[in-house]
Amino acid sequence: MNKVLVANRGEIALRIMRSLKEMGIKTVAVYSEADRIAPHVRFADEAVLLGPAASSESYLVMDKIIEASLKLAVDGIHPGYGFLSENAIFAEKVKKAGITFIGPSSKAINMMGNKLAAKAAAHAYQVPMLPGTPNAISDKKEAEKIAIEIGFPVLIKAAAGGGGKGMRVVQKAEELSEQMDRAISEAQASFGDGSVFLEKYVGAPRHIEIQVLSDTHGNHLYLFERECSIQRRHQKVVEEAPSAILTPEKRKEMGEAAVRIARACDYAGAGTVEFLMDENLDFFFLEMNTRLQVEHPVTEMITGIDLVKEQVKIARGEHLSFTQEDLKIHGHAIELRIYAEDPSNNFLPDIGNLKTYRTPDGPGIRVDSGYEEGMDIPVYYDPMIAKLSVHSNTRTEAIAKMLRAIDDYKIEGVRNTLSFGKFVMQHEAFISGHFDTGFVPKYFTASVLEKSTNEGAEVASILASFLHSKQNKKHSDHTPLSTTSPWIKRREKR
Ligand code: MV4
Repeated sequence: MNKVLVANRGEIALRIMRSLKEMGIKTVAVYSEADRIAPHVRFADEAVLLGPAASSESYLVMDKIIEASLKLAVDGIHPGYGFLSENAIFAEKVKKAGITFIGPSSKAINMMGNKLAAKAAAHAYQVPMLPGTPNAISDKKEAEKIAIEIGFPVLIKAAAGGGGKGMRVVQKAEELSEQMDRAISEAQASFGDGSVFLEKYVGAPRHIEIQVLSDTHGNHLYLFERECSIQRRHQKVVEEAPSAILTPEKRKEMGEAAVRIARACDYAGAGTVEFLMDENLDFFFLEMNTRLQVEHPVTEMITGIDLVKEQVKIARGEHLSFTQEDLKIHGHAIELRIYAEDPSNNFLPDIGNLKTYRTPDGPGIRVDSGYEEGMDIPVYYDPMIAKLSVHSNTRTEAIAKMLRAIDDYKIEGVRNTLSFGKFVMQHEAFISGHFDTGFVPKYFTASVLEKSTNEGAEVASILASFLHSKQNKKHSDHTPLSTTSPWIKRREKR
């Protein structure tokens, strides 16, 4: 593979091209009229203008991207995340054009793109999942019968859905019919597929996902978990690896379940298997994402593996060069997504000029950013400005490093979520490890933000008291503070 086109923009395009360059591979950027001066365009060896700013006229136009690839004699296309990354038709078109798609087969993308097909595969491979309907359901009487069997509350999900779109919680039988009508029309409108199914609803779960790597020779490995429970409206904000609550046994169990999912769809490449975890630490398969994820840096930090380089090697047909036994967790990593959104005003997206933009530095700090000082944040794309990731020996040290890095990050001109990240890092529930997907609605209001923003001294004091109490209790560093947490009760010493 001599030349690769990166069909993406921003921080991820840049991050992918950096690894390609280190592998001695020439890079081709694509860009829209809004991204003429973007760093990913300057970094690439060659760059192709796709069209106007709107994604539908640029980053999503398959034929333009393939045409550019053929013209520039590209060997491979890396789709990044978002845009065309999980589009089976694109993967197929790339292959038909005689170009290597750096990602899984269109067959695997298709299977995992349908939640029911994914669940059927998981079921066949003995992966735990929540009780529910194995097929799409439209008959109300039948649905009610099954819902009663499962027990309320139940959740209606769209088969073609993902990321929380088209989900509806049903508390009692009387509400089922109306909610089904709504879910079906919502699914039809959003995905062009009105198939829905029922699942037992888990209240306040954790979201824990497993990174997998699979080569084209039937070898599958897991690169441990990422804890992604700190979300707001299905948008992840803080991710960490490892999770504060997994035992080595549970980690192995989840990792092996994830590998079975990869095997079930004959996966090749980097993928992520998502699980819900309840308060008993029981886990259930949710879905598989067939792309490189935004939060992949935390896995890279704790494993020392460059996931993009592995994707390229797999696409070249190479065997994985390490085994499961070779993989070890080194320390603790946390990622904070910095969005151009105003946390004091209901996360209203902000645009404008990055008048001041200075990133933090030092050992164990990684910034994946697609912007530079003086650039405009455009309205057309995802509002994420950058990802700030830190790596330290222990979770407590990683939190302290993140707080220092947040303080050293200087952004002026565009409202952003740095202060919100600081709020999370300083919150007792986060520090103790006692949190779930309800963290943001439960604890966050704009008024608590002002407090954490103004009281810089609090950082040191919270951490100091945390460390102090642990020393006195002779806890290991990984043992969270609170003893009242159901998450913590079952936690074993690592
Ligand atoms: C669930 C659930 C509770 N019970 N399924 C949301 C995104 C989609 N991938 C699946 N999601 C959920 N599925 C059952 N049976 C709760 C969620 C959920 C959630 C999941 C992961 C991370 C954050 C979440 C926030 C709200 C709801």
